[in-house]
Amino acid sequence: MERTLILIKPDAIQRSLVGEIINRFERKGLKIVALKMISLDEAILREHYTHIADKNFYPGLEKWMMSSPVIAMCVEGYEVVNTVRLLTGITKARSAEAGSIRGDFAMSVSCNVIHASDSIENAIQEVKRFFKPDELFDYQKSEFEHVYGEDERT
Ligand code: IDP
Ligand code: MG
Repeated sequence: MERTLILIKPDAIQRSLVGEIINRFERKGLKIVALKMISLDEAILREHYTHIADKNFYPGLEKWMMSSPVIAMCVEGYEVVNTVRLLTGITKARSAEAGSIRGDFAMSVSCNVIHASDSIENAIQEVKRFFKPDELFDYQKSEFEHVYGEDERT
């Protein structure tokens, strides 16, 4: 079973899309194992966005990501890293597939509503970066046996 990190970004907070976005993940059948509102600082953003920290747009992105709190959540499911990327849509939101979160709710490359981990390895690191072990909940969810077939459940 995989876990992945989602951040609901400042544009979604300002545009009152939080419930709508969480709803998408819930309806898909993903299990929420952690959820909190937090303010990000330069240090965590630089770590989180190392791969783009040298880009000319980075200072603006950093400032914007600190312009309001964000919602951090961790969801669990089989192959959930890939599933959440599919539900998210591509970075440039105005070209993102209709039906995806970015495709349905955003028009920007930077203000693209959510972050989602892009690989299993990054998901493990990112969940650790944003959540302490006691903020991640192990619990039984009764819908499990209706979300997955018997042959998939372990
Ligand atoms: P991703 O969020 O789709 O994985 P990344 O390439 O990892 O995309 O970039 C991280 C975030 O940086 C994007 O979601 C977006 O907010 C911002 N970003 C990426 N490319 C650009 C750009 O060309 N201009 C402005 N912001 C960008
Ligand atoms: Mg990325």
